[in-house]
Formats: sequence, structure tokens, C-alpha cells
Amino acid sequence: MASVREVAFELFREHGMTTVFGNPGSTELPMLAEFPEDFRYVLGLQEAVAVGMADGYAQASGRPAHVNLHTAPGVGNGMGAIFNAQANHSPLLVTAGQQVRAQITMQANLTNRDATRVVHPFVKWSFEPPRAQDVPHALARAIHTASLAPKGPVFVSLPMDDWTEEADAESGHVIERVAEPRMGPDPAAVESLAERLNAASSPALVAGPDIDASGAWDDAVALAERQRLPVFASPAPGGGRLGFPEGHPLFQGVLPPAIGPVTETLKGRDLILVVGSSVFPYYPYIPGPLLPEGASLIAITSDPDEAARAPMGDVILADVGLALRALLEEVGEANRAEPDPLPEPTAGEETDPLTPTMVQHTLAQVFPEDGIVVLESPSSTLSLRNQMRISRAGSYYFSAGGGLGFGLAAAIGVQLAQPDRPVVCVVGEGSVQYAVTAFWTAAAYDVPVTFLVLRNEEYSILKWFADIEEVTGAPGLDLPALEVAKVAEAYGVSSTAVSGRDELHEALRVAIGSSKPELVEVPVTPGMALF
Ligand SMILES: Cc1ncc(C[n+]2csc(CCOP(=O)(O)OP(=O)(O)O)c2C)c(N)n1
Repeated sequence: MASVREVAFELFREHGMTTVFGNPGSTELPMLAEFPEDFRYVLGLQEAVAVGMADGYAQASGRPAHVNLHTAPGVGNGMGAIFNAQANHSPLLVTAGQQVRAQITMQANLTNRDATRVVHPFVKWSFEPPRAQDVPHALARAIHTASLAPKGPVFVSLPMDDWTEEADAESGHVIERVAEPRMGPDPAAVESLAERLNAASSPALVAGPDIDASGAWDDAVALAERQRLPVFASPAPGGGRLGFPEGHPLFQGVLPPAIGPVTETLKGRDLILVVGSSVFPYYPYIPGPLLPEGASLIAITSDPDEAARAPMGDVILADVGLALRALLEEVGEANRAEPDPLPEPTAGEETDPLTPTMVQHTLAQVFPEDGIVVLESPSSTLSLRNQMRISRAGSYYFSAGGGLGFGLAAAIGVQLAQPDRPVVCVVGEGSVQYAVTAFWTAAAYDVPVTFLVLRNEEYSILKWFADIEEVTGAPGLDLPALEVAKVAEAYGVSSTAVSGRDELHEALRVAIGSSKPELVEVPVTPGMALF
């Protein structure tokens, strides 16, 4: 008879989940015993890193990823990253070891007392199997739940004595079950949307992150081209991925993130079609009308919660890719004037230190066509978008949740999922600190990410927020002397500190071309870089 462990690992194998991210403790060791040779364990030295790596891996592979944490404190350390994974619609199986069943009631040391409650708000499903024999079924249910729309993290608490128990004779069925996750749209709703589009005189498309996640990139482009739609990216803070090629002539820029400015930007549009985004990931609070005068809005999302919580507009609930495909079958060529393309990005004169805009401009010059950016440089998010105009699917990852620590960790996960594509992690020196031990994993597993660290000696974006919030005299916004290059070097990542455009250009060219993790640190002027 097979053990619970054997059935569980067969289940993981069947779902292609042979990479396990984690940070182990004594309660996890029984799961890891006799670790099969066709599996790989990727060690994160702190749980935020383990979860962030799994998040990047899940998104960039398009498959659920498994991260194993150490009972209550391990889960606690991973919470911010689990929150990010939820916002990213990232299908994560989060498991944690639990005390031996016989010692849970007496709450022996390391008992995760309220295991299912701790993570509850940040996961789709949180469970501790009632019997050892239920472990494979619970894991199967968790994997399906994570993979069904909206994709997201799930949690299973696993008592450490379950693994060696004999599995239920019928448990093989859960290994083989397939749950096709994509739900198609109501044909009548698609027809009515097509009529609205055809009747509109000045419609616009707002492209969101789930276009990329659902593999609908080419269909979004086809729709925009056929209907001659000006295209805006959904506001950057909530946009973990791109929904449209940003170098395309129809692309009109990233929507600003606040209510009033979004409406101002969309002024004059009579129909706003939002695809694969919530409506909208606003922040900060700049009030105003929710829609321009005379405009109506309709959104396509696969997330029932996004559908329900939008403050305005109509919605079609369906897989974004299937809905776009169905819409393309209904709409013909529109005879509208095309908008003027965005002007070519410019970076101004070279300064000392460089502006973040010049840094991103320089990166754009050396960036390979198949490169991927993982971004966590808060005050220069928009300048990176503008300077790089990334135009290929699956090439940009950002934390939709806004919790720092995503960047370094996710970049490693993305690179492991896409070993043939060069990954560049663009990160602020403040953001580095939330997942700094990720450098060790990059070095230990030889993950050839290029880390580009922008050093402005402060929390620049918080100074910008302070202005908007009319806050003066806030402490804790300066970061003198954070020596990221030296710290990364100590973790085993070869690092160079550069200044000036030529040095930066050369260092990036070498680092991106190298097959090892490399770090380039560059001082930059402080302040918000919008273009
Ligand atoms: C976990 C977490 N803690 C705190 C914050 C608040 N926060 C947002 S941006 C930021 C500053 C980041 O600094 P840095 O990476 O140097 O980027 P800069 O603002 O200078 O561009 C902070 C602390 C956050 N988003 N997430």
C-alpha cells in the first residue's frame, strides 16, 4: 500500500509541481524525507523570499507552485508575500507543517494553534485535513482551488505524522482529476458588447494584467487594431503584468492611479472597455467623477469579486482570453481615426548622479528582445514603463499588492521558470532590504538574474506621498549608506557599483550577457521619475 507521502508526491508530479520552494523546520522534515530525485527544493532563507520566489515562478510558468513553510512563525513571516500573491492572482499552494496530531490538543511546542485562521484573509481556501488519509485529497482540492479563477494562494496545514501513514485505497482518483479552469462568456453579453463597441464614436480600451496571465496578448492587439481603439494600461500600482505592447502605435500610456486623474485622462471617450483589470486599482485618494461625462464603462474579468466591487460600469464575468476571442468573432473593422502615437521617449542630458529616467533609458538600450523585467523601484515605476515600452507577452512582473520584498524574490522564481530568457530585476535600495536574503538563493542556485539597484539614499516615493498628503516633518524617510553591492557580494552575488552612463551601459551589457547572477548598483537623483 502507498503512503500518504507517495500519493501526495505523485499528485504534485501530475500537476507539474516538482519544484518546491521553502524554508524548513522540524515539523516539515517528515514531508521532505526521501525527497524524490525528480523534484527540486529551492531554499529561501526567510519565508517572504520563499513565497515571493514561488509567486514569480507560478506567474512565469503559468502553473501552480508549491511553497512549504515552517508552522505558525514561518507562515507569519510569509504573510506579506502571500498578500502579494493574492493581489497578483498567483496560483500558490502554501503548505506548513503542524505538530504531531496526538500533541495538537495539548498545544505542544510548535503547534500552529489556529492554523487555518492565520492566513485566512489572504487565501482562497485554508484547511487542515481531519485525518492523515485526507491529505492527498486536501492537497488536490487546494491545487484546483488555486488554479481556478480567480487564481490565488491556498493554504493547507499538514500534521507532521501524516506522511508515513498508509494512504486510502481510493486516493488514486484525486491524482488524475483534471479541472479545466476557463469559463466562457455568455454569448448574449458578448453580442451586446460588440453592438456597444460598433455604436461608440470614441471608445477606448484599458488593458489589465490578466490579459497576459490568460494568454490573450495577441487577441487584445487584434481587437484594438480591428476597432482602432486607443489603448491605456490599467493604473500601474495594481498592474502586476502588462496587457498590451507598450511600443504599439495605439498605446496611449499608463492610466494615472487616482479617481479624478483617471477620469480626466479618459475625457471625451463614450465607451471605456476594461479588460483583465479591477475597476480600478486607485491610490492615492484624489476624488472626482468616476466616469467622464457621457461615458459608459464595461469590464471583462474572470474574478467575481472584481466584478462585484467595481463602483461603476457593467461587467462580463468570464475567462479574459475566451471573452476576447468571442468578441473578436462579433466585431468587424471600425472606421475610426487612429490616435497619434506617443512621442518617442527622451531622457534629457546626462547628470551626476544619473536621473532614474536616464538609468531606465540606458537599460532599454541594452535590453535583449526576449528579456523580462521584474520591477520594484517605486519612484521610477512610470519612467521604466515609459522608457522601456515593453512589447512582448510575459515580459514584466510587478507586485500588484504593493508589499515590498516581491522584486528580488520573484525575479529568482521568474528566472527559474524561464531559464532561457534573461531576467533583469530593477529595484530600489530600500526595497532590496525586505528580501535581501534572496541574493543568497540566486548565488547558491546559480540563478542568472541581473539586479539593477537604484540608489537614491531615501524612500523617495514616500516623500512624494508626503507632499500629496500634505504631511510635513515625517521621520524615517532617509536611507543613508545602504551598501547593497557590498551586502550582495557577501551573499555571493558578484556586484559592481557604477556611475555615469557609459559605465552603466557597459556593466549592464556584461551582467545581462553573463550566465551568473550579477548586481549593478547606480546612484540616482532622488525624486519621482514620471517619464
Ligand atoms: C512591506 C512594505 N513595507 C513598507 C512599504 C511602504 N513603502 C512603499 S514604497 C517604500 C520606499 C521604497 O524605497 P526604495 O526601494 O528605495 O524606492 P524609492 O521610493 O526610493 O524609489 C516604502 C517603505 C511597503 N510598500 N511594503
